[in-house]
Amino acid sequence: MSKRVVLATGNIGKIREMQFALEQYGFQVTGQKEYNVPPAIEDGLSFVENAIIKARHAARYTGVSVIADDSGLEVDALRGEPGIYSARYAGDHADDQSNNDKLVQELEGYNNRRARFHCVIVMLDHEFDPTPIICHGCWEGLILEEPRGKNGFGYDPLFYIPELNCTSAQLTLEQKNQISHRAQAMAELISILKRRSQYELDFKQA
Ligand code: ITT
Repeated sequence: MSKRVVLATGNIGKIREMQFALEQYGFQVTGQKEYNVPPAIEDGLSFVENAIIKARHAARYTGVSVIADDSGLEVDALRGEPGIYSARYAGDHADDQSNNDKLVQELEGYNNRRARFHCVIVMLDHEFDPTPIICHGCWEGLILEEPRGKNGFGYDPLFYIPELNCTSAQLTLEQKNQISHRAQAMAELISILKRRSQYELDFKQA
């Protein structure tokens, strides 16, 4: 199994978290920026569709194995919004600050603060790989009325974890990477890759 992999994302926060998870297992990780991959058109209607679109697009431009992540926040009181549109919740030129401001505003007056992060990770060996590995992680929490903490990215400062009595922006990278939606999906991916490489090893030894 090749241990070179390109991360099909332009989001530095995602790169940091995925790199941390993969490098422990000896993967050589590169961002798609180094291959000048232009942005993909994410026109799917689900996290899975968008993750496959991003992975296939990056595989076309890089010619190596790729891992893509499509993720977002599902808020119950907002009937699942911002969902797959989490990155652009406050509009086409949105950033983390404007997205967080909009979320606080939209939830004003709601007692139901329940929400969860979803992360779908897709790995493709090459552009035409017909069997993408698809992994899903989900992380439950509550949305605060004000941000807390400086770590992480995106909606982390508003995402409160009752069991830990803090937001995900108050966790270290190491702590977030033990429990987050992305950490869960990455752990599933790594266990599938380990199983595959074990078969390759058995085959070579037979
Ligand atoms: P790429 O498409 O280049 O990967 P993106 O940020 O546009 O980057 P998505 O379309 O998957 O990626 O949108 C994910 C958004 O969901 C992200 O921008 C955050 O706003 C939010 N999000 C996902 N995971 C998060 C996390 O761990 N912490 C906080 N916010 C997160």
